[in-house]
Amino acid sequence: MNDPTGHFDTETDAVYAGASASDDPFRFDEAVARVFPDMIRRSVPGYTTIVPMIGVIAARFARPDTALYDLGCSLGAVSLAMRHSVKAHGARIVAVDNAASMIERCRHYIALDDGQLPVALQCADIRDIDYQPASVVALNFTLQFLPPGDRDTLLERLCRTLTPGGALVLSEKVAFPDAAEQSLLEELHLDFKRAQGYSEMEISRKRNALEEVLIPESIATHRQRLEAAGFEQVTLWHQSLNFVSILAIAPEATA
Ligand code: GEK
Repeated sequence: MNDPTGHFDTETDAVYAGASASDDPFRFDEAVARVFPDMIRRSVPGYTTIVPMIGVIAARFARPDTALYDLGCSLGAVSLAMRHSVKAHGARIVAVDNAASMIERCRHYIALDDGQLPVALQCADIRDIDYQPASVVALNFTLQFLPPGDRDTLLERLCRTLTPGGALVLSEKVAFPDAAEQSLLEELHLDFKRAQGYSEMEISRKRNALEEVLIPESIATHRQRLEAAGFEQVTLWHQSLNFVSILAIAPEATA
């Protein structure tokens, strides 16, 4: 089966299906990288809309001779979406992931792709790299894997990295302060996974594995952090159950 951007041939995710499936915390290892496009499409409602829309958003905000960052790029779905929509002269994509198995496969997909924009791959922690001036930064379901204590510093750095009026797209699984809303949207997410063919055993094993690895926060917390980091316009542009995407715009230069 193909992914929404049509770039990946996808093996079916059965990581938590077999009797021998591990009870260890979730890791982005070779087994996950192999099935990743199928896994994320069947686990994250809205993913197949969000990825091509990041291409659309990037096309509007990309500026000539700047970097476009895809942070926590996995197999490069966002990089490929940006590569096929951005026309800004001299723009270049920098795709970063700290999982070697992801970067290796990402390299393969980028090589197969015929887009014109250069794509540089970095196997590194997004907290440690030196950022070049950028007009677009995508954190598509990546910030949620950082310890909450590290999130403020990263977003402050990213706001400083962005050129005036540059855009950050932040997609996250979120939690709701209202218990009834939280439980309704969480239950509907489980229904979504059932409808995608995951068994009760797979759903509960994956849930346990992600506990303490993926830490969702509320929309209000994300909004406050983005504003405190210096972003000026913070807009929720997509929500599908408990998965959202926010567009945050860096301030224009002052005269
Ligand atoms: C997509 N954006 O397809 N530094 C670098 N990479 C990291 C770090 C870190 N500190 N922590 C996690 N990652 C992609 C999907 S997946 C989301 C992103 C998911 C990487 C991790 O290795 C993985 O590849 C990615 O962030 C998160 O649009 O699996 O739910």
